[in-house]
Amino acid sequence: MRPITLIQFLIEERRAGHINAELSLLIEVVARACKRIAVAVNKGALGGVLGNAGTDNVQGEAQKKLDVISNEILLEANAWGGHLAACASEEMEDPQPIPDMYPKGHHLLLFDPLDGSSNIDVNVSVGTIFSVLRCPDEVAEPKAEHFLQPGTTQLAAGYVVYGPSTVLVLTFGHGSHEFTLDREVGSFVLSRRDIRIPEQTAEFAINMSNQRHWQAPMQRYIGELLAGKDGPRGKDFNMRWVASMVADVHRIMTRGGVFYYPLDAKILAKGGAGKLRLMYEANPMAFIVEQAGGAASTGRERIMALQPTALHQRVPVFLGSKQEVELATHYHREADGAQ
Ligand code: P6P
Repeated sequence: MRPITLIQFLIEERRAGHINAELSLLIEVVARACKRIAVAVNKGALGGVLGNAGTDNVQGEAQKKLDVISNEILLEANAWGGHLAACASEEMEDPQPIPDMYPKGHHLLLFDPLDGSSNIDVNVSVGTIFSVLRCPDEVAEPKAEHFLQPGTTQLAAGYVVYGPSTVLVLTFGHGSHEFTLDREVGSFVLSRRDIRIPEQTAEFAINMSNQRHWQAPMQRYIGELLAGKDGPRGKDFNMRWVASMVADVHRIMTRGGVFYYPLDAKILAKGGAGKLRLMYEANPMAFIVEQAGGAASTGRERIMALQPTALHQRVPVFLGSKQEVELATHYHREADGAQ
């Protein structure tokens, strides 16, 4: 059977009334930009793109050269297309308006251009995460507050993992679907339609080095997983931690599992609310995971129901196989005395 390319899939989605022409164009442009990012990432040491850029991003984190390159690729690709009103990125303090010489569209694009970039220099998978919102009508120059929409209003969300193969996972709210890059042709080809995450799992992902900082419900929950078949869960669990959210989430989208980045005493001591960013990490990943039958919470409430208060705000992230996420969330809500 002839492979279904991303372009054909987008046409199908338009015919089904799931997306409009402008959103279809936007996704094509983002996918094309991610192919260019893949080329830059795959050059590695030969491309002079490894190492630090010598600058810090808005989060105060040292930027990798590829962080800056990836951000520029996404901004440049989306400037002239006519489908965007503005972009927002992990790498930029404020939203980036579309230059006046280009036509504006009705969408807002948010992205982490290269998530997990600390892994680049050690040749471990990294990725791009993006989220698409509708620009409020009559807003000619979108400001940060126009991006502050709950995750449930997302029109699209996706990630691209730059690993042994380059894989795009995408949702418009009608299932989550996987496309693998055919490098010889240069097209993303549908490799899995309507992904389903198993409700149960025996694999968890968390940075165990933070264990002493966790709140009591997390200590209890992870303690039960570590106790294995001798403990209350009655089965052994395996652990993975790539320290690249896109790679960890893609494993969950492929074989199930759960990913946790909980609130902890270290984060609270700095006045923080979490490690991962709501608008361009947690919300898009939550949309993709929920559309595959998984769950995504902060440990206390559904991520996609949160009303954002700041463009770069951070939240705790519990996501993946539904039954595990619900149990971990239950432990936290029970400890809080919530109903
Ligand atoms: P830690 C990468 O910096 C990132 O934002 C996510 O991709 C990843 O899951 C997490 O942080 C890793 O955090 O504390 O283990 O380095």
